[in-house]
Amino acid sequence: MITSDAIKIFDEKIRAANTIVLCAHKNPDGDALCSVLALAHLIELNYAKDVICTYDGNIPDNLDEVPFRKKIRFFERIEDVESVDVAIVMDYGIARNIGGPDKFVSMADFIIEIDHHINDEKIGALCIDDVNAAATVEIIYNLMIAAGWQYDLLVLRLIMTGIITDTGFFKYVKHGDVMRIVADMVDAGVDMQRIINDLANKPRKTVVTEAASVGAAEFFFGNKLALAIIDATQYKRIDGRGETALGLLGQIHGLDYIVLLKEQKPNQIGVSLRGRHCPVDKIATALGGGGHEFAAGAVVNDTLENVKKRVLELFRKEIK
Ligand SMILES: [Mn+2]
Repeated sequence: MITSDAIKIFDEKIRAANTIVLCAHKNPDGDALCSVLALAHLIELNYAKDVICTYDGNIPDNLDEVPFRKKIRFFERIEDVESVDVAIVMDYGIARNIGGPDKFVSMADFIIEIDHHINDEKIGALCIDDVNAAATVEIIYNLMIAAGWQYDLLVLRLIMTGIITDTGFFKYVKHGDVMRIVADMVDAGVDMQRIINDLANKPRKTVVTEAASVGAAEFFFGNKLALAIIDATQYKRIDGRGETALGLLGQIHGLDYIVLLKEQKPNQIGVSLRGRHCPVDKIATALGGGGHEFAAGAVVNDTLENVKKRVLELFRKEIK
């Protein structure tokens, strides 16, 4: 539910602002990237203002074809920003997920957050949050409609891309609301086939590397849990979260849990957890991360070996 008060504050702050910065979580996924680009385009259309879109980490190659992809810039490439009037932080979860763009956020006179993650330590002076939304782009769609903003097919394409990626191609949908939005967007002319085809756009090295990590996966607890590793050398060849590896492992009959450990740097391990019928969010939280019930993750600063031990220990308690 987006209140008229929230829309009023949003409107006043954007109208009065000269420098507006938009960002989401580090290593943006489809929802994070498309939230930033959709809202940026909506602000341009409705307020005739240019905004700064920035990110930290890597953007997966399968998002190359999203509209306005080139508008978002790596935070270190953005210079000459001395003050920020409004920062809009989207799809971020917890503050430390923002990464480099935090320097612009902490400079801002006013922070707006738009998010669907559960978060007790909100950073926004204005929070347009909805933990029931399937994706942050769903909140942006609702905001756009509630505010009566003008929009175009490019905005809808971005919103559809965010919904498709964050719901795992509709697998994680819990509320019909998002499907009604999808239906309206299809009626408005959004080409589903094009969006889904564009998302299948990975470099060969990525698919080959992720398939190799699946080939070397280990199985634990009576084949209930699969654990695959992407080491530092392989990490350079993969794409974002390792969705191909997670997707392949997710097709194995009888598995309850999937763990993917990615050695992003020495002593910095990205942990992706997936559960089939079995929740994994509490384990992600125990590792200092978070996410959704059946798809969660963390970044742990320790060696690959130690993180593997720790993750298996947490699952051992969960499974027993
Ligand atoms: Mn999201």
